Amino acid sequence: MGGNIGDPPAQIRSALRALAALPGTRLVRRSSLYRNPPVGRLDQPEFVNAVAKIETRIGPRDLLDRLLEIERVHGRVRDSPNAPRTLDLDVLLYGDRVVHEPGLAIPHPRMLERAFVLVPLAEIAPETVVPGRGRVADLVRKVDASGMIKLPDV
Ligand code: PH2
Ligand code: MG
Ligand code: MG
Repeated sequence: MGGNIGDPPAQIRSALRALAALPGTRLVRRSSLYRNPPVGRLDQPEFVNAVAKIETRIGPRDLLDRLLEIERVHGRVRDSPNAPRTLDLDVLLYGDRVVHEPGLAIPHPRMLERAFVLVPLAEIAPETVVPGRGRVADLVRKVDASGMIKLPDV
């Protein structure tokens, strides 16, 4: 989960409630919120990122559609690919499944390079295995986590 315009912490907390309210879905755990610099396109505001673990009966494709709907409700506008956003919700992992379909790749193809994914993920799921890549606790040691600032919980 991430966002860098509007009130990202409020948008992420609201999105967590929306996730928990999906049919057949339970919010199992969520990480702290982390303020951190933009990765990729640098001329944009810093981000707030977090990771949530859910248990759900919704399959990966339908889940993605639900996430996009939650993004829209939170004011997400899709103009250019790396534009600042109110809310971005990506599927990182879906159990031990590997999915390669148009518009949906699981594990998320860029997650292993990204401290803003691995640091919050390691907070809530260090023993989780990324299919073919190993334990999150080992993977997080390979990224530079120096820009990740944990926000106080409220
Ligand atoms: N998302 C991106 C590109 N860059 N940088 C940070 N810090 N956090 C993000 O969530 C993020 C990003 C594309 O989705
Ligand atoms: Mg993203
Ligand atoms: Mg996205």
